[in-house]
Amino acid sequence: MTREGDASQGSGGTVGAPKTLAEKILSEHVVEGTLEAGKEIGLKIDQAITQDATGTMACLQFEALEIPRVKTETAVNYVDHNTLQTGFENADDHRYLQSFASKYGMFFSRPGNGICHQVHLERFSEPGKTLVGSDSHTPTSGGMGMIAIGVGGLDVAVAMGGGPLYIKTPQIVGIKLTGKLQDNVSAKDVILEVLRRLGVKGGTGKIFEYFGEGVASLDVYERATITNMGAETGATTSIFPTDERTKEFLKRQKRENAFKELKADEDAKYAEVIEINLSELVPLVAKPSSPGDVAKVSEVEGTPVQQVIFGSCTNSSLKDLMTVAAILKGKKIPPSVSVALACGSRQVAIEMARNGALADLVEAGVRVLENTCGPCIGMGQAPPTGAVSLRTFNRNFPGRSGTKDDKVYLCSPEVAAASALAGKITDPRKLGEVKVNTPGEIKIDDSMIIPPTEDGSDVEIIRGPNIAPLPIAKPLAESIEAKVLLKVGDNISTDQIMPAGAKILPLRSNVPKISEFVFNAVDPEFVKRAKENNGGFVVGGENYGQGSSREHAALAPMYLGVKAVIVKNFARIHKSNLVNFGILPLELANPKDYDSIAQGDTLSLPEIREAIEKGSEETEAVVGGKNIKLKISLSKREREIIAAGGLLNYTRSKAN
Ligand code: MIC
Ligand code: SF4
Repeated sequence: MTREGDASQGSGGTVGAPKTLAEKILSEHVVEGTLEAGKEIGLKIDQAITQDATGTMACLQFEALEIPRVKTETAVNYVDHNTLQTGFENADDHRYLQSFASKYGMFFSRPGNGICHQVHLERFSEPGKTLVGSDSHTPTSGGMGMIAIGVGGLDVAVAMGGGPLYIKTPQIVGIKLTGKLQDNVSAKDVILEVLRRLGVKGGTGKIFEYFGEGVASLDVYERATITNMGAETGATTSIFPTDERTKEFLKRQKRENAFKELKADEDAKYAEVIEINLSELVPLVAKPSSPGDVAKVSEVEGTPVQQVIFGSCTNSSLKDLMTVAAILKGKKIPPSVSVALACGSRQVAIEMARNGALADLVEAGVRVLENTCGPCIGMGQAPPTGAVSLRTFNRNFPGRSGTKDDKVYLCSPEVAAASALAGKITDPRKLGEVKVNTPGEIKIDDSMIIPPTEDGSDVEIIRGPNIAPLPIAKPLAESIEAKVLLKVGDNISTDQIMPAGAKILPLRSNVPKISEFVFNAVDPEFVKRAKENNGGFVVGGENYGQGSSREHAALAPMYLGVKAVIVKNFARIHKSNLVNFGILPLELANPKDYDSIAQGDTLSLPEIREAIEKGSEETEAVVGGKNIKLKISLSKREREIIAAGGLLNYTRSKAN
């Protein structure tokens, strides 16, 4: 079997050539372009998902496209992020989303039914299909052999309208799994190992395809943990083959008909192969405040913890939480630690309640939360000042928990459970064998998923006062001269650009209001400066815009007049969101020029429109009396979108 590096990889379109699994699914869905790494392709999308925090925008955008009905095979509108309801805003949004789903042909997963990725994996994911979602962890369904990609809400709206999803063809990197995990080392440690080796931008422009004999030792839940958190490497997506374990999973979900056996051809070539011997893995943690800052548990063992939380779309499956229950059963949480848990879905919660595991957890002293994202997005459970919080989540960007200067560690359910009991970071291998009894048969109850109406023409959309009209960008000017409003460093996350949390998330449907919080924790004066100067530029370092898919991190700066973002390089989803909202994403041709730009400088981009329209790959900026070169890495289509002032303007002008 030939597996090793072939730099010329991209033969997905060549008839008869052996293919990787990703190439097989991509080539069945390509409707524009050819599969050549780095080149833009248009993909037919089979399934689409939105969630409430990004969904109101996606739905408003769908309405603006004036398409009468959703055209994907399946589309699901989930409510899972914005469920605290401290005022009327979230509840109004939910009502809008429910009426939208009914009118336009989406399933509606009601608040309390679970986290979108977990529910989608259980109830909708299908091997071999394509899925887009307005959430960066959409690749969770890659654990079921799907090409599942996280994008901005506007891209989902277009896909729901039957349009292709445009992406740069990723390189397909193989991750070969050998061996078998030791007791109390789990799937989270596999993806933390990937992050330890590759860091938070090591996956940019890549699809990670898992293969090898180690795959069979992982069930679908475990595979989904790995593909979910692959998002933290910046990868376009991650995928596992399907097999008996997938069939078993689908059978338990009473969806056996969806099963298809899928794997790479024997001689398929990967651009690169990374080998991970599961038997050699040890428990790992990501230290504050980056998912890429990975260390062995042994290096931080003994660190006192004040908070432990189980849940999030990475680790809230029945298997994960039954494992936690088995570890905590009959024990008590010490008074120095606050422990909370959120099940990933109502299905998980029902099973745990029926088999007594939930009672074991409550008896141990666990605070049970509703089946939502909750603390993962700063919706409650902010840790105390200076405290260490250990979470089974996938992100720990600064301040995301809701506490400034927080110290959040990310780890497996096993590490979190052992540490909760000990009050300090603890290696779970010390627990010895943990017997987990996941129920053989599970009850399927989809009563909190409302199917779309056959004909939605009579359904009235209900809008509350929180839903403000969509701001639309202006077409690109001939030239731009403006102030550098802010200069930031490397790895700025969208959580830093457009914070979330219980206070700000309810404003997601109201761009004028939410824009008051842009860069709030980075520089509280930013908004004032942007307004005083009538907009301007943002300058940044590497991997700018990593993390979430929230298009508000582009939409709100656009509303404040940000014209271009000039950085060393971008994270994929954020760059697309900037294009979609008419903000120029420019990269420094020479990264050293980063030092020649200072906050407050006046920067000009003479003849920028011509450069964009002509297809120039470089343009010059004049700043501080110096000329610097900027790369324009945009496809023809993206240039047209920027020139038109964003995707909505572009789509409308095409339709006309
Ligand atoms: C996240 O985990 O950061 C979120 C909240 O799920 C985001 C979406 C959002 O900001 O609404 C994501 O992952 O895309
Ligand atoms: Fe929700 Fe957290 Fe998953 Fe985002 S990462 S979808 S906030 S659980």
